[in-house]
Amino acid sequence: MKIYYHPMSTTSRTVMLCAHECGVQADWQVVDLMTGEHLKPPYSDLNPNRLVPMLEDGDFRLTESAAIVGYIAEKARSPACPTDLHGRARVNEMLHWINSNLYKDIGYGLVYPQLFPHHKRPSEELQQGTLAWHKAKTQAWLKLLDEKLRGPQRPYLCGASITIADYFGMPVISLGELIGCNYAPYPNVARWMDRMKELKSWRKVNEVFDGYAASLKGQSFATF
Ligand SMILES: N[C@@H](CCC(=O)N[C@@H](CS)C(=O)NCC(=O)O)C(=O)O
Repeated sequence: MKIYYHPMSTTSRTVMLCAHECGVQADWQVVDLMTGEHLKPPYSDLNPNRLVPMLEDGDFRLTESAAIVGYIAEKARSPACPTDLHGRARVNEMLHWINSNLYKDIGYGLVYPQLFPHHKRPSEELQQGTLAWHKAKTQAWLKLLDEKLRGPQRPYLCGASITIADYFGMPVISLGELIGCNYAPYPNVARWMDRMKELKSWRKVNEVFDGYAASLKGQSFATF
């Protein structure tokens, strides 16, 4: 199995975390987003989305990190991907929730426009309006998540056991660390984050991300 990725990419960190925690060996191929390697052949011929990550297993190719973590965990027969109908449906529900609600707001609406020039809005008014809107939405999602994680029966996003939804969600939520977000008002989320950071592969998977976060310390951002 070959995985095309970039170590700074949120969706790649998801796939890295899942593969390492499921004990899956892969041939890891960096696609250099910084030099635009993903935008031109040969990569763009393999993945016309021109995004990472992408998985290749023989002649089977798969994009979309939420689908990739499912494939990896199912292939490894990992308990992180429940096989019962309702268990799998709950995991799917959470994957979609993170992708279409939380990631949209914290990633594309709050963090990326402040860090990446091609995500910055074309005027200061638009930029500030965007950040204020998505900050409020992010806080509302985190409040909901905090309630979901309340109590000893809910150490993980889908209940008592870790699933691919946790592997998917943690790199997304940790994006806030780049702009100095304070998770203390969401104590159950903060505890879950601490728990996820204890995973054996967390530090290695996030080496580059942590270095980037450290390099941003002291800068001023719209944050919470
Ligand atoms: N929905 C896709 C999103 C993939 C994605 O946005 N990848 C980013 C890195 S996190 C990327 O390749 N960006 C390159 C670009 O925007 O040019 C997934 O979940 O895999």
